[in-house]
Amino acid sequence: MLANDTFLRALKRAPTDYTPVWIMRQAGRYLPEYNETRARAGHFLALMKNPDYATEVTLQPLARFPLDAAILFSDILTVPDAMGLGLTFNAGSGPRFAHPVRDEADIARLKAPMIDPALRYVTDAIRQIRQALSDAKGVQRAPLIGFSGSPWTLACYMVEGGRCDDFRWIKSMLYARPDLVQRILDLNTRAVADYLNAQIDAGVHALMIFDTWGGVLAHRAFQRFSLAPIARVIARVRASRADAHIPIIVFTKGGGLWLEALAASGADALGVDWTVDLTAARQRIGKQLALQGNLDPAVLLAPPDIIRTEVRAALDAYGPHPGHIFNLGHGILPCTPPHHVAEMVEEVHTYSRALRQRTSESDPFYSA
Ligand code: 1CP
Repeated sequence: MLANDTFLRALKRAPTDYTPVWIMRQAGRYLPEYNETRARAGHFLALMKNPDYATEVTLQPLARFPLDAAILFSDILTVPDAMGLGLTFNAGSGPRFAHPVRDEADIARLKAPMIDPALRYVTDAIRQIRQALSDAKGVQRAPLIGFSGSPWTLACYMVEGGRCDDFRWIKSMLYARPDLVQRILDLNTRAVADYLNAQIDAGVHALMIFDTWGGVLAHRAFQRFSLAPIARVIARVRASRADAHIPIIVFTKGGGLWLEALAASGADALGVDWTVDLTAARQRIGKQLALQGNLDPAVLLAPPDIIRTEVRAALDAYGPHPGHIFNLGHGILPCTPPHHVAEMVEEVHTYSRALRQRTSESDPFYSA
């Protein structure tokens, strides 16, 4: 039972009283309370791997803002970490893998992780967050989103060994030895599907696949190395958890050119970045899918009246139709003032309510 199911209704493209909103990286460095908890934990990995801390920081943004969903506090790199690649985080330089996957011998050693026990800290955190979100009668305040990286995005980190600008290792492997990249992707597809299934079993209400690096691929390469494995992950989850009907959001950063292809992946909703026009995107993907997005995160650095104008423009672009989930086009910037987030959330809720009231349900535009 959920006190607020607006987000889940929007994912099903059912009518809602207002447009639901949550924020990518909503529990993160722009919040002083997050930085405080991270300092207590010692470092990012200690924070993420401890279900008590993970629960605490997952709830922090919901205590501040009336957000319509919580997202599990974790990271996409949990999966390659569980494969034994030796993940560390250095302040400033981001994630590093001690054992990147660079050749055939490295690939031969790779194994899909046993979710239990390797990733039990994630499923434990999900169960604990669900408890913390519910009142004495078991009514949940808001739905909980689980997530994974896409097989391709995980492969980028596994082969490059960390953050990178030019993707030189994985792209040279992709063109010279596509069979090797395909082997990594096949393994990741299995691992990601198992991981998402375990998150469903632990109690998430929706799932998101972050394809952060799909947009760096050439057109043909995108279809084969990013999109096809995502579609296989979704098919596996659907086949093994058919009764659960857990909605899946696919977000390919820089994927605006490929919306029709992404819409055929089996996803229930597509996340879009700020390069996309929501009016055109809605028309292109048709009536079967919801859309999530897409304010430029940098808008939140502008004064509040500008933030409100930009929020209204995004809501107007989608229009009063069912199936919009408001979000940023990518993760919130660490330098964002928290009170600017409050302005954004408030404007999404009030303006989207007014937008629906102005548009009669009998208006053919509404049901188009
Ligand atoms: O210093 C810190 O406190 C760590 C910053 C941080 C945070 C807050 C990292 C390190 N991960 C996270 C949490 C996180 N990561 C979430 C939590 C849920 C939420 O609130 O949204 C999620 C969904 C992620 C997913 C993630 N991690 C992605 C995909 C989404 C995206 O932003 O594109 C990626 C690419 C990562 C890798 C990663 N983890 C952390 C950093 C700094 C990075 C990026 C490294 C790079 O630049 O390549």
